Amino acid sequence: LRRARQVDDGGSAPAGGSPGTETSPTPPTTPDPSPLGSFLGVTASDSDGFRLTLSRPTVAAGMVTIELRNDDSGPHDLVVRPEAGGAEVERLDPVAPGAVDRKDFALVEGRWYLFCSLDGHEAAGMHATVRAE
Ligand SMILES: [Cu+2]
Repeated sequence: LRRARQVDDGGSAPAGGSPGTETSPTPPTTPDPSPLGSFLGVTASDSDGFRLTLSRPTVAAGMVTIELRNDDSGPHDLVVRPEAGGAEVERLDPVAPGAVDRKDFALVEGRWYLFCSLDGHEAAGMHATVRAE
């Protein structure tokens, strides 16, 4: 009996403390798996001529979610193609004033040219370039 009690006491002492909670500190914030980001915000506006303003100059190559936010009073669309030329990758259909639309684009490493394909808009300044790396 005595032995059994001693064994029990010995076993319950460490368990009776604060198990786990004090020995495991708050885990550090999970690092961003893609520091370059796989989200690109594009804002179409007419603040000083037609413009496309990007949320970042560089994205991680691969699937990139591109969001077009239309801050202008007229519709705008978005076409994405390699800067060096070539067929468009994909496009976002025209977005109404004040509206937002988004789509996933497959961007391999390199520079990508984004522009609005509505008549005269690209020539008026509605274009931008983003690098995927
Ligand atoms: Cu436009």
